[in-house]
Amino acid sequence: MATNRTFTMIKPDAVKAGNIGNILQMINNAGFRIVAMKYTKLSKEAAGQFYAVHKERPFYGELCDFMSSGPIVAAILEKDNAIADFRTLIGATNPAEAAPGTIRAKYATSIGENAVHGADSDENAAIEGNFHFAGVEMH
Ligand code: DAT
Ligand code: MG
Repeated sequence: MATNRTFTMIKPDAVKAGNIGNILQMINNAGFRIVAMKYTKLSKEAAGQFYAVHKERPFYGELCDFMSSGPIVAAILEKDNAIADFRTLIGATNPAEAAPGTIRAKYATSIGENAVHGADSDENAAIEGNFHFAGVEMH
């Protein structure tokens, strides 16, 4: 079933590099509508909760340190086929493998510091969106 909402974060590396505007423009040009958005910073504990699914992975500690190292932008996006189309727009996890023209090909610097997050399923988009926007009205 095609989904119409996904969840994203512009990660600390991309915020620090001044790429919020460029990335939002790519998101907009790809036909996504922003239904909720905020500029915020995760504590290390919150980053650990958000990425709890990766708890057993060897890079978990590094990931939580990085994701709490500076401000991020969190957003819920709407479009037909949102989950799959957004994964296509961001490109592969490792920027060396990301297709040309994708957000990660343009703005990620490494597999760990890869500029953006994109939810991988309807279920996770709902969990992740709720993590950041519980009780917030969507527009
Ligand atoms: P994605 O963000 O493409 O969904 P993922 O869910 O497998 O990728 O991993 C979540 C994040 O963890 C990823 O965006 C960056 C980090 N990560 C993944 N694999 C890594 C690795 N081999 N070394 C360091 N960080 C990694
Ligand atoms: Mg993932």
